[in-house]
Amino acid sequence: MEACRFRALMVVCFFFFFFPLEGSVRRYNFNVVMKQASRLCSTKPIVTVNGQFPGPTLYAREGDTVLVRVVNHVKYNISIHWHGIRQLRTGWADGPAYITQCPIQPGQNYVYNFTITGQRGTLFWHAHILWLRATVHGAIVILPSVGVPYPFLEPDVEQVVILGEWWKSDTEAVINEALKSGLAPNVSDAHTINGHIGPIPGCQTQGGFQLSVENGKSYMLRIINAALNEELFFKIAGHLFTVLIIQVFGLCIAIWKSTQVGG
Ligand SMILES: [Cu+2]
Repeated sequence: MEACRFRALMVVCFFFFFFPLEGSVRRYNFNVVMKQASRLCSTKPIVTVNGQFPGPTLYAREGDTVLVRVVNHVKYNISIHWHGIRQLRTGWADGPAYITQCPIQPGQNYVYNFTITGQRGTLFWHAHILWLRATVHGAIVILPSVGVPYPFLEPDVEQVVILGEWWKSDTEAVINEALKSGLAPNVSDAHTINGHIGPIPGCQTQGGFQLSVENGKSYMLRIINAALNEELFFKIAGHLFTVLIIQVFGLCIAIWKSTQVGG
């Protein structure tokens, strides 16, 4: 009996030594809810995930399986697209409504289940129906597998920077109007950095996004353009910065180790 148990233990050890577990499981709850938000001296209800604008950052390591339970508490149908994630044999988890799935109806929920394979870096998730992605979006940060270093000098601090747009009016009304008239939709009233538009004289706003920095430390910005219809340009006044990696649709298209831009 003892010998048998010992042999079984040997087999288990052998299995885990040669076939280590690929990744862990990351679970997230996305409650899609309305939230009153004030920008540009006015307040309007917006659709959010967990009441946040931008929504929560999804963290995972390469090789991890991600389970996101999306519960729809708003009046709109919803679906979430994991922008740039390669859905290998999980096409139904990709997210575009009416293309890879039926949207999640009000009061219903759906669990997205996918594994991140051969990808790392910064991607983002957003609503993929109507114009809900204007406020329903957030970052996906994919770290290398445990023990695998970055292909560049480890930064002291990491910060997600999401560039977005803000309309004073209801964004669903903006797109509906454009569809009705056949003209281009109205351009946004402001741009946002992590949901902030910056200080406006005479407005009670929460000001701009601020990142306190210390001299001599290195900061890695994970910059995402979550604007609906615009290319955006990013620079830091009075500073140079080094572009490490550019990713488009989850593909790393360039790595520069020494190019400095801005100023
Ligand atoms: Cu997308």
